Amino acid sequence: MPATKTSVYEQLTESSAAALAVKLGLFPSKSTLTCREIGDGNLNYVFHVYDKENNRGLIIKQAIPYAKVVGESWPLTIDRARIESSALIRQGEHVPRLVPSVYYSDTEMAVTVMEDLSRLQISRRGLIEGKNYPNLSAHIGEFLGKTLFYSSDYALDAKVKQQLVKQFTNPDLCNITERLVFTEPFLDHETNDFEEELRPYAEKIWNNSRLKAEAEELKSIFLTSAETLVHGDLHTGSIFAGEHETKVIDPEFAFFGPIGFDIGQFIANLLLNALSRDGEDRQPLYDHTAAVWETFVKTFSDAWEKDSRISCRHRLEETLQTAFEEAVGFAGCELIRRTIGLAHAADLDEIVPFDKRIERKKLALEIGAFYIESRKKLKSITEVLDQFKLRVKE
Ligand code: SR1
Ligand code: MG
Repeated sequence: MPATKTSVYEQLTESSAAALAVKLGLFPSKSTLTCREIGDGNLNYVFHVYDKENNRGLIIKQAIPYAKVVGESWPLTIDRARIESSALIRQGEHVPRLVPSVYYSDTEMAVTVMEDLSRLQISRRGLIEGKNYPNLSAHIGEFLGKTLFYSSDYALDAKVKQQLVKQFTNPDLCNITERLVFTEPFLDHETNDFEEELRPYAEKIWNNSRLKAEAEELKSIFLTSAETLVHGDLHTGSIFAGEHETKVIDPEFAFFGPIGFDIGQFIANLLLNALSRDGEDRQPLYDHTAAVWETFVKTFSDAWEKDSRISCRHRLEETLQTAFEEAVGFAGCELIRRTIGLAHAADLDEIVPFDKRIERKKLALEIGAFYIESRKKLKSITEVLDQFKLRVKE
């Protein structure tokens, strides 16, 4: 169990982050350390502290009191660091191979000290470079099956679950998702960001009242269905991967939400990468999409068989069906928001030439809208993929 200490908040620098690592006894006091701020995410500072002589490193992540991507005009609670370290520790109880070890956390300093994963690569970047990570979907399917089952009502005593819901109440970060995933991309909102060439296609979304009603319904499921502890931001930028190893990071958006949420976000990000590729190169992404769903179902069902509470034993099929429908809808919202919303996916933004980028972004919008509107009619992951392939021909 990592130590937890409280102190007064102070923004770390490269030198104070290295000093903290020594003070915590994580390196001997005479070590020659290098420390670099390497955070490329939207919200936090991330320091890599490294002892070259002994080839040992660690990561110090610190939340800052505003959203880095926007600036101080968007204040954001540093309590997200407590949520993140608590979620990592809880996930580590069920899937220790698939998350980084936490060495120390300090809620006042909003700091989490954790395992150095620099031997791996952020999977979004690797996928963009054409890597396929053969174990990615099996690992993420297992992560989803175990973490989503073991924090759900189907596994937990009701009182324990209520305590956890309290611990993981995460209003600021849920509000970001509510706005950026479910609300603003469906309106002509100032936070949206897209190429002028996409305006007619964005307008088509804003004028489609049936689609907007369905997106509202998905938003309401996101806000009210406290089914299990979800990661809350499971895109390919939240996953470190290598040939044999996978580690899920960054659960600062964790909260009690619907089972389908993480599944849908992950699948959408696989499909965004597929949209950046051509022809046969898309096949590994299709295989991952099918495999992540199938592995999730198998892992979740095995855990259910072994550990579900007697009162809900008969509800497995119904639970999986709801998770599937909702995952397809959430995937649709993610495809749309990563195309015209505030936070983009590099997979699409880096497509060259420009005309091809616009074509692929139009497809992301069309497929996203289709998934949202048709989620209750699609019966299997194969059908979800067939509908994607129908639209993406070149
Ligand atoms: C202001 S935060 C923008 C996005 O970055 C995070 O990774 C989440 O995906 C969020 O929606
Ligand atoms: Mg993140």
